[in-house]
Amino acid sequence: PIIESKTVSVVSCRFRGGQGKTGVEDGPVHLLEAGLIDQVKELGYEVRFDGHQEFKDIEEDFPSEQDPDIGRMRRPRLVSKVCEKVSQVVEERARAGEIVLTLGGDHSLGMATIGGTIEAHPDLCVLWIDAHADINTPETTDLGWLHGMPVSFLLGLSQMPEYAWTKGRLHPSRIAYIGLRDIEAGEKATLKKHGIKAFSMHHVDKFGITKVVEMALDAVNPGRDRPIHLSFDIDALDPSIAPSTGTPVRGGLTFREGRYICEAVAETGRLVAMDMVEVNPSLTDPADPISAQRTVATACALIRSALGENLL
Ligand code: 6HN
Ligand code: MN
Ligand code: MN
Ligand code: MN
Repeated sequence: PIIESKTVSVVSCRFRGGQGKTGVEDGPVHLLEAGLIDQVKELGYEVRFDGHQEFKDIEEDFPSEQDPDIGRMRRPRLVSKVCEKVSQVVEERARAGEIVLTLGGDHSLGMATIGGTIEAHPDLCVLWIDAHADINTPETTDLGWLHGMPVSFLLGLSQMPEYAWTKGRLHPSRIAYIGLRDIEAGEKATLKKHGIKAFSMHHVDKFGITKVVEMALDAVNPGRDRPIHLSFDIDALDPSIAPSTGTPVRGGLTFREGRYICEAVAETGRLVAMDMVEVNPSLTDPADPISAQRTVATACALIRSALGENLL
């Protein structure tokens, strides 16, 4: 592989507390059942996987009745505790020089994974591939689910005692989005205010994916020397390709556009961490009997691309 590290560390997070739908905790199980680990080995990596992350203690400590809403935020303590734990695991593996591949679970995990990676790689930059900006704050959120807010914690825009462990270390100039098409007014204002590079599907149509990825990398990683964290929400892709996800939005990336983004990251040789989140095999399109298989296969293909498959 062209990537420096020879070890991919799989951090499986069967967590759904950052959103309201059952089934996203099964995403990792389905990805592993599809043979993800062998696929990664096939690319020439060592794979470290020592079982799913355990959240049972935390879930028992914070049943819903002991985790009342804070303002609009739902399950705030559960999400914080789980993410704090995942963050420590990711940090430890990133410090060991491994490429950390986190399987979600919902995208609230992004505050954990990037929060952990940036401790090991302080000059980190982030590509956030998503239909959504996930940058709501406890003030701007409508539904209150944490999977719509992780970026605000990473940037230090959201702070509260329950989230004291989040350090807000990511500078707004070090994150770029691709694939956006469902952004709330409050989120748009935040993106503008902090000058965050965001490429919507409009930009993908207008400039083409090659140019968009180049512009995104130029913004966050002009010398292509910074380590890259690729946070991939499967709902960035069009629902025809990745139907099994909790918040699908029409008009998304094609299969090739998704893979191209990952390949371009692989090409830099600077990938240090990747998240594959929001795969929910229980949400199926009745008109598409293989929705879940299609979604899982797509997620595996994206991961392989980011690890250098198809780069000669
Ligand atoms: N995701 N903007 C909406 C919210 O609830 O804040 C949707 C968030 C979706 C989050 O897909 O990771
Ligand atoms: Mn299942
Ligand atoms: Mn997301
Ligand atoms: Mn999303």
